Amino acid sequence: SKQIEAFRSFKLVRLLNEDTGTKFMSLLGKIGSQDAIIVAEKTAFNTSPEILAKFQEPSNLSALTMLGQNDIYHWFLASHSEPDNEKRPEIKFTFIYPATETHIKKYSRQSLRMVTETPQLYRELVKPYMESTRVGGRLNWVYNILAHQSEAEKIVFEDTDEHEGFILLPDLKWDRKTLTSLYMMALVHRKDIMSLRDLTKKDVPWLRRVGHKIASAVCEAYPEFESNQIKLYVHYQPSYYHFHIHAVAISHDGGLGQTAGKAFLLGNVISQLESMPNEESSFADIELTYVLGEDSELWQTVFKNL
Ligand code: M7G
Repeated sequence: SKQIEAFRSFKLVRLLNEDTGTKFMSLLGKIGSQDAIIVAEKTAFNTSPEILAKFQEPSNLSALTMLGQNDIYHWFLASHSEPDNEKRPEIKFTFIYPATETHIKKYSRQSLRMVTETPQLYRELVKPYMESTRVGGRLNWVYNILAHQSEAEKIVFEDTDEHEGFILLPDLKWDRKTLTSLYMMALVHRKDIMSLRDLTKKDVPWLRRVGHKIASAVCEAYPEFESNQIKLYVHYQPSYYHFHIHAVAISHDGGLGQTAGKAFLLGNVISQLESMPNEESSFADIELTYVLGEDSELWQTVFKNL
């Protein structure tokens, strides 16, 4: 038809916008002498049984390039034709093997709930739960990074100090190419902080220094960024109870992990600590409201029956 012909004669002028989270872009072009806009979106995965069946025959999988590997976690870029793999990957796979029941729950569709965790609930039920998850190898990947046994070549910055130090490296969520979706994480060397609940007012100067160092290390490694174009936050609840800070391009729409109820901006965490009455005061003393999935162990064992 005429419309399709017009569409095909679109001459690109420039990219107007793109979004790495929703996988969309808008383009300005000309058709003859007139302006035209194309909005392109990647369509949803075809999850019909025939397509999913391809995953039963590994030989049918497209060409794979390993991006990273750590403990039971592996991440690949994939495309349908080998030569394009480096230049134009079509899919990023995260591969968890062997996966635990916790992984299966984390990645399953589920309803969400708002919960309010009082200091008492934290002390009596949540903290013991957190402690129980730190055994059994769930933090192996973290300790591998801290000991330079995995992903050492990807470290962007390290402060080796035992108490103050941390390692900054790309998060496995990032393809390490698309700058607009830059996604890094900083793992602290100290092992005594399970989550933001363990931060005290005494930690404020340290947290400020860490925040500044992360921002300047990201900007040095990726000069396209200025420090106020990077968002620093911590998760509550995190999936892994070893203190870490996320450093993400503000242009990236990272979904649930970046929304209220999960992401706590580092700057606000610091100022909240600063306004606490004495040096020993901590995030363990205040009420925290956040989002939990109904399949999570915390919802099932603590909050569901309150
Ligand atoms: P979280 O807040 O504990 O969990 O963050 P969640 O955001 O997954 O709920 C842990 C972060 O570590 C996430 O952003 C993960 O993508 C990232 N991550 C997890 N693993 C197992 C690895 C890994 O092996 N290597 C790297 N580089 N990042 C990881």
